[in-house]
Amino acid sequence: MPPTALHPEPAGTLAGVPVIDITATGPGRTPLQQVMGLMREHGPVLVRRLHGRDAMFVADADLVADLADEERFAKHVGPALENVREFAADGLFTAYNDEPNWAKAHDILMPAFALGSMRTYHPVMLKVARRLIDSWDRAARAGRPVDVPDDMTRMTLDTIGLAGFDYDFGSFERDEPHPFVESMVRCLEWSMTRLARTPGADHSAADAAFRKDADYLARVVDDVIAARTGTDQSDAQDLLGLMLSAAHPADGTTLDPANIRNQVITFLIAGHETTSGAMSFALYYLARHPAVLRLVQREADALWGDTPDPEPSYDDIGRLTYTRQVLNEALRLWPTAAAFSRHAREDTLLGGRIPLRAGQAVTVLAPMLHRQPVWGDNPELFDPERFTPEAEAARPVHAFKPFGTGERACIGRQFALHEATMLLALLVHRYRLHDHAGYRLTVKETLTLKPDGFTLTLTPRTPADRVHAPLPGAAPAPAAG
Ligand code: FDE
Repeated sequence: MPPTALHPEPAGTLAGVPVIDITATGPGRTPLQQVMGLMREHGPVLVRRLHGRDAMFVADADLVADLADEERFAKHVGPALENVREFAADGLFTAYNDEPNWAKAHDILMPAFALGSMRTYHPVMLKVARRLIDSWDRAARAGRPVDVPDDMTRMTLDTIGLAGFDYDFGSFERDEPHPFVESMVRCLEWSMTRLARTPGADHSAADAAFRKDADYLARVVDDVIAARTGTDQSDAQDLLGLMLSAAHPADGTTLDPANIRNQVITFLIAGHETTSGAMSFALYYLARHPAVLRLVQREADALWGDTPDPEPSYDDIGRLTYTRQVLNEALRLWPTAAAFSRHAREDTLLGGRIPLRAGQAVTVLAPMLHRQPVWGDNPELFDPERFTPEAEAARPVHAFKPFGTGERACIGRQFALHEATMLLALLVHRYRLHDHAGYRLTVKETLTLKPDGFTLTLTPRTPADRVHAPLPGAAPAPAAG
């Protein structure tokens, strides 16, 4: 039975759009999956009503393409992001479109995220990937399972810390996640659960706990910044170096200290929860699809052969095209930043039929967009062939939106994809993955998505494993190894 056992029926329609009142059950702990369920029942555009507040959700591919029109629509900082603003303020992700610090920080930081800059981060990403591999080697020797999302989160936190700010969280030396992660997750959970509050109830304890966590995040970040200020940053190539030294191309001013703090918090949040979720889902699907796993392994084997500790070059990562397809397909089924909102710049008709007032918001639900008929008859099937260049060219451009849209789309996309592609390839090159617990997917929501409690056991691959990998284009290998 779905989490909302009541199966709410439409309370009516607004301009032909079904209105579903969920006040009786509330949104629960998995609000996005609840809307997915409502869309399965009522179609890809609906209004969800909670305590009299309406929110329109859209997954229809034509309507999403219309929302991508930057002339008529812009990013909306909705209630969820308003809550995140309580600890990330005017950082890039949560800034209002017209806040001067958005354009300023965007212009200063864009070069640091251009594809070419990944060359700078590549060695650091590799160094952190090796920390994960060392830890997984130890687990493999001990026959101990690894907690995939936890370890992916260790890896992405250390990577963004080092590549962004030359700060080492040392996550693999800790049994428990770094306290920064625990505080950050609680802040995100607070942001999410605050949306579901019953008006009038007392939430002061939760708010006080949130304040404590938010203050701790700010203190950690101030340490990160303090470690760098006072020294000459003009040669520093990382994000913090840029923020401390780079002047805006137009007016020559730099970012102010409060905004730098907000940007560092933003990058630590945005740069690691989403990416770690994406890698976790990719490993989940690989563990379940041995034929796909073989093809990813083949691609890595073609680059690195039997080398026990390969030294992937920057250019190798661009050659891992099938691995990239696997990541895209995982991001299709479970886009880890699952929703983004747009608002109408002027009164308009969405898709020529749904009237919207100026400023009115619509939320795109990417996991359902990614299951619309443009994806074929069997959208639940994990199939990386959907991301061959030919298949991509044949599909409407706005059918795939794991990184948002327009000028407020994800600035970290290349960063996340470079990091994730390299790590996945290194892992499948090195290990056989065993779904020892017969894992059944449950998706945890903390604003971002991840496979809850997903563990694997590992054994090292041998040269014999590599020889027996199938040829490209060959019929999928049988599941038995
Ligand atoms: C952004 C983003 C987005 C959009 C949102 C809205 O619209 O609201 C999205 C959807 C995303 N993003 C997604 C994602 C996924 C993944 C894996 C990622 N992402 C990753 C990353 C990394 C990093 C560093 C990042 N990321 C960052 C970021 C930022 C800063 C932002 C904001 C931008 C602006 O300007 O607004 C984003 N991202 Fe991401």
